[in-house]
Amino acid sequence: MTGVNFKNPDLIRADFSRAMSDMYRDEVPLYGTLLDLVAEVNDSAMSNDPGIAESLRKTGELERLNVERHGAIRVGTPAELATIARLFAVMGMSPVGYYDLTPAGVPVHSTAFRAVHEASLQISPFRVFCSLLRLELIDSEALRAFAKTTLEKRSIFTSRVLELISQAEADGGLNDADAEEFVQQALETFRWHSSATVSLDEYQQLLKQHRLIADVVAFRGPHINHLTPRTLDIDSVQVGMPKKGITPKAVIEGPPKRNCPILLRQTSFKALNEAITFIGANGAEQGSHSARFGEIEQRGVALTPKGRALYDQLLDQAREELGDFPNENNAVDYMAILERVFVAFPDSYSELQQQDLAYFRYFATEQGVAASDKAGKDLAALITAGYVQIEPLVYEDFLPVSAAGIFQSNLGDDAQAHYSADANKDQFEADLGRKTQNELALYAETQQRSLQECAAALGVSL
Ligand code: OOG
Ligand code: NI
Repeated sequence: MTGVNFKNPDLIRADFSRAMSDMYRDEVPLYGTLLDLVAEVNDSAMSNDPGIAESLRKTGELERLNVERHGAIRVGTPAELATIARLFAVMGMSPVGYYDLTPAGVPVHSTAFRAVHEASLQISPFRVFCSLLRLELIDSEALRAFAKTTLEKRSIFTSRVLELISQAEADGGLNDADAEEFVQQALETFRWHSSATVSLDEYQQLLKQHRLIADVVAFRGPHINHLTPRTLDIDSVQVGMPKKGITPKAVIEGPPKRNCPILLRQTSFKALNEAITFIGANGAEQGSHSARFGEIEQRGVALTPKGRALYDQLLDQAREELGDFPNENNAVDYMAILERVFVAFPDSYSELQQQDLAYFRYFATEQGVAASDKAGKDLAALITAGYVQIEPLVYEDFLPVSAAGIFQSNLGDDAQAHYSADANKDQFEADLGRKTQNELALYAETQQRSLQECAAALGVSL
């Protein structure tokens, strides 16, 4: 069979992302409010600085800006994780990166499912941060056994989506009609359920162990817990949120405000408290659960290993100086420390490029194509001559320290559990049924492809 009649996985992902956003907007009206605010702020950021729009147009990001979002789910068993990986593969999403959250007191490890090629990312940058609960970290043996049997009883996928996944794997793709059905069926896995699979008492015991354990074990499926739009100006969104009746967390995670944004800055608002029906020996019992929250992010340039090492070092330094986790009481101090410490991080694209701190895409200029004195010039000379223009390559991934801050602010203060750092990438990949890709290698490849295209357009070798 040939692939001519198969729907492009990038388009399946685009459809799925849209369907998920519509479902979430129905389920969580505040998400719609947030989308409106982000759209307003993005419009004014672009009209205040036409250079931003121009640069986004050049890299193809302008079109993806409005569809850009990430979500997050938490699964309970290795088998669920492995099937999720197969489900995302149908939409052209691969696991990228490994994140150990145990140092933050969260008993999970995670990866991000996303497209890996720049052409695919441009069509749909939709990504999902996916965490696997680590039951082995529950210290009560009885509770661990209860969680395990409860999870083993559930099936988080519709039988039809399982068939369609197998069909896509066997045939190499899905036709338009099957792809459409796949999107609808896949959506079911991520839907919110207002009834639990356990009793209120069991739920409370799980909750006592860790709010996240209750969130995973007590429900029929891994409801999407947030969907995050991308803004061009997170500081304005943070200021604008209270005016729309949304209370953001005290501190924006990630680097401070800069001229040239790096990596990822994120802020969120607290999880909603939602009514839940629990099963009971004498009929249903009413209670509540909070899991779903809102988040926004601003993405900047991806850093090279050298740039990332500097980022990690400066972030550590700022936190050491603060002497505590950033929180409501020390937020102002923390932001001041962060800004001061990050002065050490060069803040112009040319310095970031020259010092090999960040990844870029390279474009031949018209002047460069027309020039007759290119031969023998190296990249730096071509840039200086105005023959090559650089554009920042956007960071597509997540940050473990930021993710920890997001988890913590949304799990509530009763969730400050302690686990010793316990990264176990090999086990995670065994459970996943495949290897995670190294994000730095992916950025380096994209940069290299752009250099080659640029060299070809100029007729030089780089
Ligand atoms: C995931 C939290 C991490 C991010 O943007 O860093 C995350 C979760 O709460 O399940 O989404
Ligand atoms: Ni998130």
